[in-house]
Amino acid sequence: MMEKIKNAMIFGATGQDSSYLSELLLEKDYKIVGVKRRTSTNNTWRLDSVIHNENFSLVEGDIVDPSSVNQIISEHQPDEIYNLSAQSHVHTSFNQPLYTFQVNALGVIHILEAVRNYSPTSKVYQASTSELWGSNYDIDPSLTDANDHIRYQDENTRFSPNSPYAVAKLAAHESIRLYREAYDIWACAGLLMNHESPRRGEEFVTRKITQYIGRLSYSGFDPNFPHLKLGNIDAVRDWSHAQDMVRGMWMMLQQDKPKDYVLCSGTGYSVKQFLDTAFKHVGIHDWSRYVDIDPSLYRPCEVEFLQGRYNLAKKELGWEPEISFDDLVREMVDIDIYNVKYN
Ligand code: NAP
Ligand code: F7E
Repeated sequence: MMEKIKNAMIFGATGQDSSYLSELLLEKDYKIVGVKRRTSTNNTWRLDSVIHNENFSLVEGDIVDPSSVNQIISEHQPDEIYNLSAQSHVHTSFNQPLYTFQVNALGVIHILEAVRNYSPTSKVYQASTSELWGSNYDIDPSLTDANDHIRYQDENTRFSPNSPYAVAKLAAHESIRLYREAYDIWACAGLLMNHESPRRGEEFVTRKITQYIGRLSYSGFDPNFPHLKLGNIDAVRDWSHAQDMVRGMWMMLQQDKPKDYVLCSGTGYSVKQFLDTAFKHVGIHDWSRYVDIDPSLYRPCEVEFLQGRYNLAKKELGWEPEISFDDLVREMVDIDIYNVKYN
């Protein structure tokens, strides 16, 4: 028997993750409706590889506007809804806490209400985040201090959000659980650690570094090239490739019963280690002569250490990351060098 073609709806269509997810779903013969908010300038550059596909379409909608969310969901009756939209920058959330809450918390409830009232069979994926743990981690008693993996976060680690971004995402995360339990909505959340790619927003630390290296390389490594300004470079993040993560999101939605999973690489690296790897790739072993610390880039509250465990996703979904940290960094540097030369 022919399998039914699935319809997916992606909120946050113009973002990093949405672009990779769209590619994946089109390969799997989905029809996709991407929801983008109205902007005065074109911002669909990440969608170049999918935007002309006959199975991909864009509609306008803003998740802070419940009427548009209701209308779009009730009209399309998607089999799967991926909510990837967010005010996703943690530092910005300290300056715009109310706006961040409107998008990252209330926006999610608008989607859940639309599903409950107009499309109750849709499955919902919510983009939760490792920021929910704040400064919390668990200790593995079977390991010693000398072992780098003694500290970790997983599905059982207690949440303790450290930013307006994380507080809003926690409200959304709990709403997903509540709608699942109270209204029997099929809704799950992926607790995703940091994930990056050449399509990452320019204001995140990884892309800021690789774009800088692109420009520096174009200058012929000019010793007078303006320095790169960074904040807390001791912070540790568990970085993966966005392509690996979107595969995990899709796998979560193929389950019969909704459940939340952690996706990550399993290894934390400091921003300094990211700098080491990225600069070494262009032959520079001492990046400190190009980097200045700018205290204004420090956050009022920092998440110092993130290192996840994806045992549950591996066991129940069969998910594992495929792209290594080194390959991720090299790809980002190479593409940013190419971008400066040819774009
Ligand atoms: P991103 O590149 O910043 O994309 C966010 C998307 O949300 C953009 O398309 C943005 O549109 C859209 N958006 C913002 N406000 C909106 C609104 N009011 N209505 C409709 N759309 C709106 O983020 P990402 O890196 O792909 O991440 C995807 C999701 O995963 C986000 O929810 C993020 O918080 C979460 N997350 C990300 C990571 C990570 O490391 N990347 C880790 C954990 C969780 P514009 O293009 O118009 O701004
Ligand atoms: O910062 C430090 C900064 O902004 C990483 C989002 O996708 O992942 C992301 O949030 C670390 C922090 O990502 C600069 O203080 C130093 O410790 O790249 P980031 P993030 O805050 O971890 C989570 C999982 C999400 O959910 C979010 O949506 O790097 N850092 N110097 C800097 N960070 C930035 N942005 N800029 C600097 O100059």
